[in-house]
Amino acid sequence: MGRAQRGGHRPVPTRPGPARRGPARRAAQLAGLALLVVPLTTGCSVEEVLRFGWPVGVTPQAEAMRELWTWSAIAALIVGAITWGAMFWAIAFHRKRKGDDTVPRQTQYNLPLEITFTVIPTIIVAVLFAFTVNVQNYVDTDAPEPDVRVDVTAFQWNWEFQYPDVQAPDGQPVSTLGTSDTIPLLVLPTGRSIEFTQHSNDVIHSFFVPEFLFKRDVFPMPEVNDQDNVWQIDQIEREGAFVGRCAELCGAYHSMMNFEVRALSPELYDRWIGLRQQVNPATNAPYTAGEALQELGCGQLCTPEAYTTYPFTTDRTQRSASLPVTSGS
Ligand SMILES: [Cu+2]
Repeated sequence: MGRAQRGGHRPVPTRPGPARRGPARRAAQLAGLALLVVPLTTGCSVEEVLRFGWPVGVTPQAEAMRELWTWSAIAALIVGAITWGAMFWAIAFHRKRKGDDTVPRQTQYNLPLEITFTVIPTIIVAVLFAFTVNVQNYVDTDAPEPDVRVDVTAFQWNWEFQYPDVQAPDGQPVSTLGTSDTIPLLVLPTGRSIEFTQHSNDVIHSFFVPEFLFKRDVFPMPEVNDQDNVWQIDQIEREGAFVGRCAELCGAYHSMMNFEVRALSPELYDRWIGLRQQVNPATNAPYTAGEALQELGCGQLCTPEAYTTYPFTTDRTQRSASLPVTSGS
């Protein structure tokens, strides 16, 4: 198209070379400057920029998905830059000029070009597909002997976390049940593989911990619904408290279905799970998740109540937002 315009029947007056390149160079300089200014002015590190908005993951699975995301975004940006470059180059240097009515050379039935423009996107999609399948297979792999197993039960509108391999004093599996007043704490060890088995008592929910960079729908009757309700993580890489949410609109109080993952060192976790198998002398009842944490006394990490989220008010006539319990009352 470009050559046709320049070499058309009527000579088109052209400006000298350096002046013609001016706008393109200025645009490139501006784009480069913007790329520099954004991270510098927002205080973002290179690593933060390369996460393209994703949270910092705490599992090897999360890191694998983050890398896939980063490289996919970089590939998209490269393709984007080439496409935008070609567009702006055509817009800037091959626009219709005053007094020039020449129709540019038409190339819409150029077979080699058509094949090239079909083959290139096919290769891009195939490469993205291959990397995606690779990461997905890794994330979906379940090792035969996980170190810790947790049964996750979702219901309208809270969670119950059971440890099927650990018995409470009443002979039942150790269990943590969330209520309207208590955010359930899912206490887990760092450095050990964990298997989650999910069930719903009613509608479809979704188990989502942003720091795992992973969510899985929680189905009622997963066997009947042909759903894979078991998934694993190789380990949680660092101690901490991570908010968990329901990520599937499941009814009126969906937004209140928060929980908190409390990742403790293996030693602390072993002590915690040991306490949960005992009766708390202060209450004469088995230790709750919060009481056992308090007994460990490891500072903020052993806070008996969730501190990444807080219970929401269930009073639907209230017209103001819920506030954290500590600052509200
Ligand atoms: Cu839900």
